[in-house]
Parts: sequence; structure tokens; C-alpha cells
Amino acid sequence: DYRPTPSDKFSFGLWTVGWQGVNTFGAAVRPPLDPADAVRRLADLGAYGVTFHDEDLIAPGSDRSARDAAVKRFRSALDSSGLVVPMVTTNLFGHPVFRDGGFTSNRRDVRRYALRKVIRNIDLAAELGAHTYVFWGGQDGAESEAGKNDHAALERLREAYDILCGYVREQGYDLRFALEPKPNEPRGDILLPTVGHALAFINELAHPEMVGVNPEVGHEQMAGLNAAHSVAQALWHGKLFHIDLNGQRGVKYDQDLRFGAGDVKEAFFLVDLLESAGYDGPRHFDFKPPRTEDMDGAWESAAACMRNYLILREKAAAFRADPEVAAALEAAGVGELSRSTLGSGESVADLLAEDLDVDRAGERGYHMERLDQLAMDHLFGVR
Ligand code: GLT
Ligand code: MN
Ligand code: MN
Ligand code: MN
Repeated sequence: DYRPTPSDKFSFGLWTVGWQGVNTFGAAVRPPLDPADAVRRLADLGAYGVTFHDEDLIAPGSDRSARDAAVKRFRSALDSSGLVVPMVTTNLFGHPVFRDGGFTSNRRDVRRYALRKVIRNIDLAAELGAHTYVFWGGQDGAESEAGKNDHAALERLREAYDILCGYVREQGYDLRFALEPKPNEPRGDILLPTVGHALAFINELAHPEMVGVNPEVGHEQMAGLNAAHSVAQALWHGKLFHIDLNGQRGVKYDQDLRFGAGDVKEAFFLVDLLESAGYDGPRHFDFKPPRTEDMDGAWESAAACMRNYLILREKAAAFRADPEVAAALEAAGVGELSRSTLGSGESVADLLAEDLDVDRAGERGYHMERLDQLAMDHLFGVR
């Protein structure tokens, strides 16, 4: 019956179910959601974790006692519901001070403020037992070319992560960083626009082992990319530290649809990948209940994220267990790709001594349409 349980490791951001629906053209359509209520409701629905930005929990401008009270209320909701906090992040985009970004603002005092804001929230993340800290630099980008020196921006970004990795090490926190790429929105162009850019950037850091990626399905798709392939490469590098699951239809504004809505076939192969690759981190939903929904509809949408994941997980398992699929995989040569191209002990000389009748070899089909249709038949529920 596709009822989620904590062992499924589903988590949600407070900002997802709590999104009031303010967008570029429209005002709020839903009331504010109390974080403690969100925690209880998510636990009732079968989630295991909740995540947040500093400001989702602690209203900006709170003094010490207001901050402590908010954290205490949240903590007691966690304790009574059994929900955990696997990941925490920072709001480095909402306030006007971040209009040119946080770590890469042209203004040095803003960059220093951004670092302080993150460091304070890293302390809270550690206190609440989070093991992943996400960075989404949504305002770190540009609308024009002359206004931003990309070389300098990348230097400052590296400087920021080096400082923050150093801080986590000094404090002895058991915390890793996950960078979340996005190609655009709110900025015309955002730095580190895709998973590939982020993976390359991480290699330049002082502590690359502490830093991985947090791919968001819709963000890769906004760049016209196949999100399952981006996640596959992150896994290959050992860098899938976290994931934001949601839905998107094509290259347009960030839709943040519930998981499974949007490109359902890509969602199927993504679940198949996560489940078969041994990814054991949170299945984190970063979606926005559409503005058409009242609060009941918003919870409906949240529950459907988990339901769709469980349905796709079952379908992916059935696909993998189907003997006709096994035969189709064989016919398509999928397993052969896992054999090394040179045999053990073989040399380049052995390779050069061999010949291939390319005309005959070129005649062979790969039978991938049959395989793909079997996947679709499973997805459609006709097998
Ligand atoms: C914001 C963004 C998301 C990020 C969040 C983390 S905030 O809602 O659209 O994709 O994951 O900062
Ligand atoms: Mn593929
Ligand atoms: Mn998004
Ligand atoms: Mn996200």
C-alpha cells in the first residue's frame, strides 16, 4: 500500500511544506507553518527527517532568548516525534544584503557577514546531530558579464569553503558539505550551474574529501541535462553526499514539482539507480506544493512525493527481476560494458596485433528499443 516508514529515509525541508506560495507575480496563498507542527505532521506521514535553513527555524533579527526558545520548541517536537535532522543549510539569498550573492558578493563586508551567518548555523547543525551541510548559492551569479569577475568569484568561493572546512575540522564536527548546483533563477546565470561544474570545483579545495554534491533533479533538467546521468556521475566520483528529489518539465523556470511529477521516466531510472548503487543517504524532497493548493493540498503533495518514490522503487525492482529484461540486457550488451577493454596482462602491442572487420561489426544492432520498452511496460503497469 506504499506506506512510508522511517527506514525508507524520507526527509523534507521546512521550506517545502512551509512554502506560502509567494512567487514573482503572486502573493502568499497559505498561512505560515509552525516548524513544530511541520515536524509532527511529517512524522505522521512516515518521514524520518526534517531539514531547514537558519531562517526557517529562527526568525531573522531574533535575540538570544528568542533563538533559544525556537530551537527548544523544535527540539522537543523532534524528540516526541522521533524525527531526525540529517541536513541543515543557510539562507544566503533572501535578505537584500545578498542581492549580489553571499560568498561571491562584490562587497567584501557582505562576504564576511555570509561566513559568520553560516558558521553560527553550522554550530546549530552539529548540535542537532546533522551530518550534512548544504550550500545553495542561488544569488551567487550575474545578469551581466562586466559586473562579475568570474575568476575572482571562484577564488572567493574556494576561500569560503576552505575557511568553513577548516572551521568544521577545528571544532571536530562530524559534518560534510554538499554543494547544490543550479543553472539560473534567481540570478540570470548562477556560478557552478551543474553537477559537473561543482565536481570539478571541489577538486580545487583544500579538503576535497569533505565536500560532495547535492544534485536537485529539476535543476539538472533546467539545464537540459538528464538528472539520472548527473547523479550517476556524482556516485562514480563518490560524491553523492545528499540529493534533492522533485519534478520538472523541461527547460524553464524552477518548478519544484512533487517527486514523480514531471519526467516520470527519468524519475524511474533515478530511483532504479539510487536503489541499486547502494546510496544510503536521505531521500530528501525539495519541492513546492503548487499555489493552487491550500494546506490540505500541500500535505497531499508531500505524501505523494514519498508514495511516488515507493511505487517507482517497486517498479524498478520488478524490472530488474524480470527474466525477459535479463535477456534484453544481455542482447543489448549492457553487461559487456563492465568488462575491461584490455584483458589482464594484455599490452597495447596485443591490441595493435588484432583486427576488426568493421563493416560486419558495424552491422550489429544493439536492441535497446526492446529493453527500453520493457522498462516502459513496467512503468505503465502492463507487465
Ligand atoms: C531554495 C532552493 C533549493 C535549495 C534550498 C537550499 S533553498 O528553496 O530553491 O533548491 O535546495 O538552500
Ligand atoms: Mn542512462
Ligand atoms: Mn528547485
Ligand atoms: Mn534544492
